[in-house]
Amino acid sequence: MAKVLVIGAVGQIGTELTVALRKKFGGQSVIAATRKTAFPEEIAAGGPCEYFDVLEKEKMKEVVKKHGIETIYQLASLLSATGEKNPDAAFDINLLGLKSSLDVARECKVKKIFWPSSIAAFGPTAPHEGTPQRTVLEPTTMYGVTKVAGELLCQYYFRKYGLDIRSVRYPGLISYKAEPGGGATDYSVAIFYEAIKNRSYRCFVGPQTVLPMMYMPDAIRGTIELMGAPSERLTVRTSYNLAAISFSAMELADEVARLIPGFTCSYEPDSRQQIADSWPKSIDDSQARRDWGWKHEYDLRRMSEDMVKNLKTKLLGQ
Ligand code: VAH
Repeated sequence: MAKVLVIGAVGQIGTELTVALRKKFGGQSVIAATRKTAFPEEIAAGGPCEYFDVLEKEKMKEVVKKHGIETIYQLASLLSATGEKNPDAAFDINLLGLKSSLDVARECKVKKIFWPSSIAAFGPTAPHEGTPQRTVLEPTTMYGVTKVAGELLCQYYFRKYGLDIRSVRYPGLISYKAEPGGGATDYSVAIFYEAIKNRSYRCFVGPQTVLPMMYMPDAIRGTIELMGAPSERLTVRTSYNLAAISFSAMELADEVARLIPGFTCSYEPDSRQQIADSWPKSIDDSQARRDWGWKHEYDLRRMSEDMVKNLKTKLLGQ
């Protein structure tokens, strides 16, 4: 059975991706790896777990050989807001960590690698509406710089060494299982938690801030579908634009208020507003839809209803 390694398996994406991959391939076929954070019970009990730092290349190589890994999902990353507080760490983990995993994959003849880019690869000089697959990439965050450089590194390793690396530029991801950590889009998750716990939320971006977003079930399904697509269908080896829904912070607050009567939202923009303002409002993902049949399934209404239902169970036991 093809063995899969998920690096960064305790993060917002990694937690759900590990569970989904274990459902698809069997618990023992998917190895979860993280640097030091304890694994959630569902991950620890669901299959093999390993601890290593993505910068520890020899330790990574040992794990890949020990388990006979054929596919790596390399998700270890510092997100945008955290990256601005510690740009050196963001550079090391996001970019040197990627290179470390690409070199291990090449040396150990790993068949496929997935690596997440982000709409943060775009900056204020890219078109803000319907941002195309190929356009100016001048991000103003270290996170975005590591995503642009990482995309080019992936394309280089594909062209020079034939490594089958696949990537998507995720929008802001919304989920109820693992909370995001340190992203400028975290308000889109926190608003649900605070609405259920306190019926109020102080949003750190302004009401008119519009960003591309996606519900985690769509992101996980799209990721697995990309990895299962025939290689000859893929025309992008930097990273595919991936989109679902774009909405303003106020539109999201109105949707939450529809589901949580009495909910109020105030707006106090902080340093994360500048990061959000540098990103696109909407993304053209027609290349992904053409090449490998991508389509999203959750709109704002369906996502919000599912978030509230599951968070009421998680937070209130309802
Ligand atoms: C962040 N959630 O906010 C991430 C994402 C498009 C944003 O990459 O940094």
